[in-house]
Parts: sequence; structure tokens; C-alpha cells
Amino acid sequence: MRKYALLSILWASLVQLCAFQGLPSRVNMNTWGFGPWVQSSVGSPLPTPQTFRSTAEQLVVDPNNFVFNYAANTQCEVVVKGIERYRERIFNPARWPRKPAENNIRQHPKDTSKVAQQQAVKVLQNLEIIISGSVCDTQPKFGDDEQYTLKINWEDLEPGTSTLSSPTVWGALRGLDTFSQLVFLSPDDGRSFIVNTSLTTDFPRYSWRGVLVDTSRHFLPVSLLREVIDIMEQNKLNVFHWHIVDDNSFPFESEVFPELSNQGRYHPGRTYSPAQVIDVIEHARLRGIRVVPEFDTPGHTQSWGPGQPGLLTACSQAKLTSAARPFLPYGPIDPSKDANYEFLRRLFDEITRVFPDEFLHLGGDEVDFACWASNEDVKNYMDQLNITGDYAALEAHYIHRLIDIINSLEKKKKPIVWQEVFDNGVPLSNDTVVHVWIGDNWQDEMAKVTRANKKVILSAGWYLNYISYGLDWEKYYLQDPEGFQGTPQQKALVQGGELCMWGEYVDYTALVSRMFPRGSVIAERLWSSANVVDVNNMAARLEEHRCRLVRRGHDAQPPNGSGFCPFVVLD
Ligand SMILES: *[C@@H]1O[C@H](CO)[C@@H](O)[C@H](O)[C@H]1NC(C)=O
Ligand SMILES: *[C@@H]1O[C@H](CO)[C@@H](O)[C@H](O)[C@H]1NC(C)=O
Ligand SMILES: *[C@@H]1O[C@H](CO)[C@@H](O)[C@H](O)[C@H]1NC(C)=O
Ligand SMILES: CC(=O)N[C@H]1CO[C@H](CO)[C@@H](O)[C@@H]1O
Repeated sequence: MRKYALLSILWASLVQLCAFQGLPSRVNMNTWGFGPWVQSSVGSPLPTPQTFRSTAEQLVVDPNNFVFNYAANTQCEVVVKGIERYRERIFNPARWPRKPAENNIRQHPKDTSKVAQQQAVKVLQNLEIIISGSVCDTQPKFGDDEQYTLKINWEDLEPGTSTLSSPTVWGALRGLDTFSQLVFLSPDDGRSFIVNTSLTTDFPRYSWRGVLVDTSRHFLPVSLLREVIDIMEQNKLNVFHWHIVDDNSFPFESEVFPELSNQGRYHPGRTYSPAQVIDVIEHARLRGIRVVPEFDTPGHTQSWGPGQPGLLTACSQAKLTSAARPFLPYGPIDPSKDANYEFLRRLFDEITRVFPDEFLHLGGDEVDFACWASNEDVKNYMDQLNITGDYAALEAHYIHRLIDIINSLEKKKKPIVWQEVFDNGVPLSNDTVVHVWIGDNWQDEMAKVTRANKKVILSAGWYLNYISYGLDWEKYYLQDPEGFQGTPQQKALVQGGELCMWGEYVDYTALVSRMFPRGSVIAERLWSSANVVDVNNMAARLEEHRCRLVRRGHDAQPPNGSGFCPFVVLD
């Protein structure tokens, strides 16, 4: 709603602006010492490709005559729909006056190819997309081959043509994204689209390039989740980690246990119906993005309580010693009751059917032991297990039973767990991914986890929900997930990482701007070669990338101080 209203205002104002003021022109900040603090790059990709060569030769791209074509075996849904999206993104008329109104007092040429002919400049006619694999893949999976080669007017091609080749549809999407960044709006006239001759060969450094979104602390509408996924695609991020429920609310509508959301949501309507969940998964699938849901237990489950009586541990006030927190009547899931494991089996049976990805995040972080310690049944259960007084061992026991349950389900999943699960000594299969999040000394934790031969992803240091005045992206950018002491074998267990946007202090009103473009520097860290670390180069590209996102309709905030986005028409 908000966005559509804005767009129509933009349209109206855009026509006016063309008519009376002309286009915003470039500011030369050297002349008088005013203007943007950081000079934007022009037509530079972000994330930086593995190899990129370009020449000073430039071609015009005419939106009305440019064609995306593909061989018969490339006519895959993912590619065809990807082309539609990227055509819109490259040539989107909504935010700049590409097609002025008929009665415009300035005479704008309607067809840039005519200008091109008049001025005898070269025109890029097409992008031919070639998938070398034999099948149209439909479901993104961990470890998919995302490499691609993009040649624009390169020496071995017919002049004025370009090709994008990849073994998979997923690589084709990543290449389309790069193509859309190499074509830029001419800074001189703000109307024609230009591209340099270039050759890009590219592939990601890591397969796991994620974004954690928290829909429990604040409910986020599906339209916003879709937008986050759209922006992820434009940063080559490929894992949507959906931290869907937590203490504060339970917005996931379970068909098997409808009372969980009926009783645990904030408010009627602040839930995700089965159809909406499918919609999010489908939106992500078409963009080569996996949706990994997290149902965090045994802690972080206060909202599960009302809809499933008996699930949570009843705390005894008399015995609660922790004076630091206000008394809560219930604590983590009660691990002493067999009925609770049966409940988990049925709930996770549903969850593993709804979410197709082979991974499932089981949480396991920040369990408060005080309530367990106050409960007699829990105490007796621990006595039986010979772990009297050892609450970490009790948590390990619970997670171990949960993983056994997941392994017994028809739709088996590989677990991801927060680092405490590893620290507590739960036996984990080699397939399990350990998620490192605790900021102090994450390097030692990465070293420990990989020494135990476990796969690992990093989020410590990448909590974008923390904000402060001024520039903060540099520290996110320069943090390398392999920046710890370890052997090459240990480093090879690093699968990538995720930026996190925990939801206590952010909701739909600010999420996009808080996440981007700060998250874009982490996207580059996870995609590009480890030696791409030039902050000044990033600053210039980030300026451009931010404005590219803004022109494409996303409210990305200024990354690096004072400046403006050219060709964004405001009233
Ligand atoms: C593109 O061409 C222009 C004009 O010849 C040149 O100044 C610029 O450096 C080129 N850009 C790249 C990335 O090669
Ligand atoms: C607990 O310890 C007792 C005594 O050593 C032993 O008989 C029993 O089998 C143990 N139980 C478990 C579950 O390990
Ligand atoms: C896990 O990996 C270790 C080291 O590579 C190997 O020795 C062990 O057999 C693996 N375990 C399983 C269950 O595959
Ligand atoms: C004006 C300003 O804040 N510029 C900064 C932009 O980012 C680069 C890289 O971190 C800094 O070096 C600049 O000082």
C-alpha cells in the first residue's frame, strides 16, 4: 500500500519534473568543495566477481529493442521468470523519466537506438543465455553450482552481442544479476543505458550466504518478506533463515496444532497461513534462495505455552534463585515428559513436510536453567539419568532426543544448531551445521567446532540489528569467516555465514533500510574472493549499489555519509 501510493506520487511528480526542471544534473564537488562525500562508481558490480576484465569500449542498450534470448533447453521457468524480473530492474521506468510525456516541453528522443545510429555509436543487441546442464532444475539446494560466464561484446563474439552461460539455472540468475549491474544509466543524459565491453567469470566463495529474519519479536507482513527476498537476490544472497517463532509470539499456523498460533500470536491476522508460508517459499525458490525455518527449542518458547498446556516447565517461585529476572510462571520446554517428545514428533513431522529444504534450524540457544532447577519432576528425571545438577547435560539430552526424532521422520532433515548445542557436548552427525553467534571470541569457537570436524556457519559480528551513529559497515566487511587459527581442512568446513536482523527493535517500518546496504558488504564477503578487501573501492561501489536499490524501489539507507542518488525523482 505504502509503496504503491509512493510510486503513483512519483509518477505524477516525475512528469512534472521533466516538464519544468529538467533532470537532476551531476554535481562536481571538486569545484566548490560541496557535494557528496563519496564519489559513486559507475556500472561496477557488487559483490565483486572472481574475475572481471573490461575495456573502455562502450555500447548503448536500447530498452525497446534489446532482447534476452535462450536456446530451447534453457527455456526453464526459473530463467524465463528471472529475465522478466531483471528486464524490469534494468529498464524500470518508475523512478526516472525514461519515457517523458508527449507534451513535455523538452524534446526527448523516444528511441535511443536512433540516437545511437545518429551518433554512430555501437549498440548491444542481445544477451543470449545458455545452460549447459541438461535439465531445468526447479529446487535450489545447498551446494548448487552457481558459476557463470558473462561475455559482453567480448572479442570472440559477434560484435554487439553478449552471452551468459552457466551449468545451472541458479548460475544463470547470478549472471543476470551481474549483467543488470553492468548496464547503467548514462550519467551525462540520465536517459540512455550504457554498458562497457567486458568478460566476467564468477562463482561464490561460499554456498551458504544467508539472512536471518525474526518474525516473532515483531510480525512482518508477507509483502515485506518477499521484498527482503528480492533484495537478497540482488546481492546474490541465497539462504532465507526464517526465525519464525520465539518467546514473544507464535505466528506460524500449524494445521496439526492450530492452538499454538491461536493462543500464541500477538493478534488475529498477525500469523502466516499455510498458503502464505508456501508463497514465501515459492517466491524464494524462483530466485534461487532456500528457505531454512528455525523452530528454536527448548528455550525461546514462551509463546508455545498457552496453545499446548503441559509443554513448558512450571517454575516454582519458592525455589527460583535468579533474582536478576522477574518471576515467570513457565520456563523452557519440560524435558522430563514423554508426552512432550510426542508433541515435538508430530509438530516437526508437519514442519518438515511444509519446508522443502534439506536443512532445519533447531535452535538450542540461551536456555535458562533456573526454572528447570526449581521443578521437582525435572529434578527426579535428572536423578534417573544420573546427571543430577548438570543442566547443560539435561539440555544435551533433550537436543539429542529431538535430533533422534527428526531422523525418524519421513522427511528427514539435516540439523543446524546454535553453538551452545555443540558446547554442551551433544553428539552431532557430520552433516550437522553449527551456527556460531556469540561475539566474544568467535575465532576460538570456529577453531573448536572445526577441530571436532563439524561444518560451521558464522553470524557473530554480523548482527545488523545493532546500530550506531556514523559508519559501521567497514567492520562487517573486513571480518573474514576463516579468520581463525586452523588447518586448511578446518577452514574447508566453513560453509559461509548469515547476517542477522533480530526483531526486538525493528519492524516493517525500518527493516529494509536497516538491513541494506549494510548487509551488502557481508554479501560480498561471502561471495567474493577473500582478497577483495579494499574499503575505498567498496565505499564507491556501495554508494552506487545503494542508489541502484533505491531506483529499483527499495528503501536502502545512505551507507557512507552525505550524498544523493542521481535520477531518483522526488517531490
Ligand atoms: C568504461 O568505459 C569508459 C569510457 O571509455 C571508461 O572510462 C571506463 O573506465 C570503462 N569502465 C570499465 C569498468 O572498464
Ligand atoms: C545410574 O547409575 C546407577 C548406579 O551407578 C546405575 O545402576 C544406572 O544404570 C545408571 N543409570 C543410567 C541411566 O545411566
Ligand atoms: C565423520 O567424519 C570423520 C572425519 O572425517 C570420520 O572419521 C567419521 O567416520 C565421520 N562419521 C560419519 C558417521 O560419517
Ligand atoms: C566521508 C566518509 O565517511 N567516508 C568514508 C567512507 O568509507 C570509507 C571506507 O570505510 C572511509 O575510509 C571513508 O572515510
